[in-house]
Amino acid sequence: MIIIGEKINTSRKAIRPAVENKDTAVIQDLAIKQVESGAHYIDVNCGTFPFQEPELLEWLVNTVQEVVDVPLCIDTPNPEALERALKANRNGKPIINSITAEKERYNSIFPYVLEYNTSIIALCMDDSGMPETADDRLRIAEKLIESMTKEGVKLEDIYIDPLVRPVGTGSHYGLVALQTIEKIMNEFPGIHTTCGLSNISFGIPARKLINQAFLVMAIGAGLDSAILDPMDKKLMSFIYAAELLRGKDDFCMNYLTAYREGKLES
Ligand code: THG
Repeated sequence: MIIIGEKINTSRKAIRPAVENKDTAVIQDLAIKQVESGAHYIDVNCGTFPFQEPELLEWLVNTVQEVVDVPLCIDTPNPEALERALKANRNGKPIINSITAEKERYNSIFPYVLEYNTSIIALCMDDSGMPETADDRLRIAEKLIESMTKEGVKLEDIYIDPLVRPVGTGSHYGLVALQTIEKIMNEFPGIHTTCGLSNISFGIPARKLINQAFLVMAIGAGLDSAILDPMDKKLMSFIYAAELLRGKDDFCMNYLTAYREGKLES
């Protein structure tokens, strides 16, 4: 499972003032703790500051890479912010988060994937909006995969995001995301799927419980990456258990190693 740490995001109450005041210590502490907890990438998002986003995203990239070596997941639809972040990047091949099949967004973001040789998260939406059914999402994914691979992007650099919408706003949204993951993983061996896990639980109580249950189900459907809170030890424990049960952990090696290292909370 490729873990993308979600915590450096100005939509979070603790992060907004830290970015606004350029509080290096708060950001660096979260970067270090997420990596220590098992994050393979650090997501950086300051989208709640649309007018200062280019400057603040560049600052986030520089601040994070002063203290950790893992690559970044650059979370912005703003091409100017993206370019500043990519220019500042020193931590190896980043993931651009994200592109969609919306014409304008695709055309403004895709050139950076080629120019900077990055990985890319592609959301299953287009100019007609967020599709309701798994089949409609699959069709958009097919279109995105075809146009990007035609330009030379490798399947292993593409992360399809089925779009996880809060179950509180429609009780079918969990199932739709799960079905989309399964269809994509079956149709395109070698591709990745990822999602914003915590989206599933917006607006309902005991969110962690919902996130944990959904992650197990999504791993069952074939999900192999997620943007999540790596500092949730129970959640991380469920990843080891679910991957073992899904047949992705030969001889239980990863599970047993995690157990020995005290990483499992049972
Ligand atoms: N897909 C992709 N990228 C994404 C998302 C996605 N990036 C942003 C988001 N969705 C994933 N990141 C988060 C980060 C935090 C939370 C949810 C998703 C979160 N925050 C709590 C809240 O807002 O209630 C924390 C509250 C707080 O700390 O103040 O749940 O879907 N590709």
